[in-house]
Amino acid sequence: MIIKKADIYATAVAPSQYPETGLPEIAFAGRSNVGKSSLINSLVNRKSLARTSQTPGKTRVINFFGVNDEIYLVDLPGYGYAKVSKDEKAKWGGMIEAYLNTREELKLVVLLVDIRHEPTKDDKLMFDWMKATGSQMLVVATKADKLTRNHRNKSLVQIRKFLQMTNDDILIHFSSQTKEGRDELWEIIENYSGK
Ligand SMILES: Nc1nc2c(ncn2[C@@H]2O[C@H](COP(=O)(O)OP(=O)(O)OP(=O)(O)O)[C@@H](O)[C@H]2O)c(=O)[nH]1
Ligand SMILES: [Mg+2]
Repeated sequence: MIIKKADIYATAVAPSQYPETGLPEIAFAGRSNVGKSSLINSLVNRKSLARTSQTPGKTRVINFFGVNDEIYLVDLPGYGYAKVSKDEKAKWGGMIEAYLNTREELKLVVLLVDIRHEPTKDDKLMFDWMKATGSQMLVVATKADKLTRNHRNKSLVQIRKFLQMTNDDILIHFSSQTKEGRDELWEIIENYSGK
């Protein structure tokens, strides 16, 4: 995808605030701090379109980023961040669920997991839930630059095993620092969005 234009199009905390575009959307889900916002910035070649932070819990709303007036990349709040209150967790959970459950424009969910760690229980829940709902989904292992090639491959095998992925399930690695995986991810996104 040649990025001609990328900007924030809408911000929402409830379905009534979702934009009426009718254009395909790709959503990015994963635990807090896994690198969702950084990955979106890499995809659109911008340093800080989506706000990132070393402190987990940065993205607390649903952000819709428009690319070339063709497609929307949707940054979801992270889950599993221990330091937020129970109420807030429930609120974010509800926000994520409402979006994933109801959004007709949604063509593909990209589930991010950290390549350095075993997926969390929340990751597994999310993966199983999306499988059960029949969502089109792909798993991306983030922060690949933090591991050597050898470790990386071992890690990918572990992630597949832990999430009980089948041969048909796609898992790719990605680094927002080196941009490794970017072209492959765009290719998949374009396929699913019919672009
Ligand atoms: N080395 C390295 N660091 C990364 C990479 N991706 C993200 N980070 C760092 O990880 C931290 C969290 O990144 P974010 O993109 O804000 O994570 P997020 O998933 O959007 O987090 P929430 O908004 O809290 O859900 C930041 O300090 C990033 O610089 C990567 O590919 N490599
Ligand atoms: Mg974020």
